[in-house]
Amino acid sequence: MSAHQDIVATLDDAARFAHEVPQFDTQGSLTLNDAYAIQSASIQRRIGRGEQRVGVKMGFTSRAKMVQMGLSDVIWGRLTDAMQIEEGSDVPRARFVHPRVEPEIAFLLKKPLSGRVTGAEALAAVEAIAPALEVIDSRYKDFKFTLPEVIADNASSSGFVVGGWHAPTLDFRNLGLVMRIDGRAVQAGSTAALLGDPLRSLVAAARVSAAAGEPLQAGWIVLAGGATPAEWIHAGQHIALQMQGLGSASFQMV
Ligand code: OOG
Ligand code: MG
Repeated sequence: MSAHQDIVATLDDAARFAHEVPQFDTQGSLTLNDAYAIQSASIQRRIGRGEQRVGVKMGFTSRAKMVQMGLSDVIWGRLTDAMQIEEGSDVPRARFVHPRVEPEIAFLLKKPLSGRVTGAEALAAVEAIAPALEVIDSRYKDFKFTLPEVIADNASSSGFVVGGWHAPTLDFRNLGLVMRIDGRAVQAGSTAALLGDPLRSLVAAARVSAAAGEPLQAGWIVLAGGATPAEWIHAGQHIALQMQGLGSASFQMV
């Protein structure tokens, strides 16, 4: 692992100071285990600076995202409190390298959820669901990367906005959604794009988190993944997600 300390520092600094870095593994010599170890170590640096772990994000859980990025394995990343953007707030463009936004659904857990669980067990651990926008911001030049590289870069996670929480009594398997930039609809889709049922993304999150020795905790947030391709965003734009039955989530880039 120590051989990768320089990569850990490079990626963490790039995220912290919002500058791009070259790809470091175009030959594909990094294993997925190495990549997750780098991710873990870079999050440890954040924790060391006082950030707190608040959950997990899932990636490439929709065909739309797999096709857009040219990768087809489900990945995951770690969320900290510093990544959360207050609903409706102003977000400085300067915080990012080359941000994109995508529509997601978020789960808030009321119980720990660990290992191989059924959909029913996962649902029983959900306190609430909400529409969410994820701001992804790959630290790699031109937003281009291999699978191990994006995993090492914490699955491009950079920011996320969660709208109002709702009890999970509503059937959320196929909720229509529209993402708007400055009022113009730029992406439309459904929560069904997420593995056929977003709950499957939560089931996967429980499995991979436990395997990493960090089981999902009560109070954590799980982002189920982008339901449509992501859109580039720029200073001055207002970004909003409307989700059937669950209201909206939005922010303003300044
Ligand atoms: C990787 C992150 C993928 C999602 O929701 O599928 C992701 C990327 O697209 O840069 O967050
Ligand atoms: Mg995402």
